[in-house]
Amino acid sequence: MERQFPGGKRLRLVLGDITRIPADAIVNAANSHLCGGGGVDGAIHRAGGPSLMRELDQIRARSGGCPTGGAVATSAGNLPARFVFHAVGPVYRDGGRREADLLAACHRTCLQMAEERDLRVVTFPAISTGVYGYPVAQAAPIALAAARAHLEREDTRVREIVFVLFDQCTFDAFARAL
Ligand code: AR6
Repeated sequence: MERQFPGGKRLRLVLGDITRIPADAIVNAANSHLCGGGGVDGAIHRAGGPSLMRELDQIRARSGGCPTGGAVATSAGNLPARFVFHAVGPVYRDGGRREADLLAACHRTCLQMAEERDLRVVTFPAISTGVYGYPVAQAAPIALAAARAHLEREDTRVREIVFVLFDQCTFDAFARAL
């Protein structure tokens, strides 16, 4: 499923495994300690290999981690990409703790990092909707609005934003929101 934007830019939804889909940058759903974990984070580190964690160790030593709503870049090891952007989404509690702002912020941060590196294709998982408990029906429109706003910018060099959704239920929620 996809939406077209002026200039041939595209927003796409794909059902699948984000570690298998070529991109310039693959976004990871990480945690603020940058210490790895389960879910998509585990899959990305397994597929990418140990160089990702070595780079994160250096970043952690320098800066102590990454705040919620932010992201840090590493190379992509064995993944079919140039970079991994390790984004930190919010833990969902009751919706009254700026979760929506923070979820939008981590998408915007990654897209800005793509611009700074002059990248064309960025893939995102459904950040925060697994272990972090964000209801996917609420997260999907926030993630898509951030992507859409970026693709509508005239000065963007990003050509394609792909949400790679791991299960049918998540895909359907994004499809409805799109
Ligand atoms: N490709 C695409 N999506 C995937 C994949 C995959 N290979 N594997 C899982 N997902 P989660 P969060 C989906 O829990 O909620 C980690 O431990 C998954 O089905 O991975 O942001 C981190 O270290 C769900 O739809 O991320 C953090 O501590 C989506 O990815 C914490 O979990 C996000 O689920 C982050 O939690």
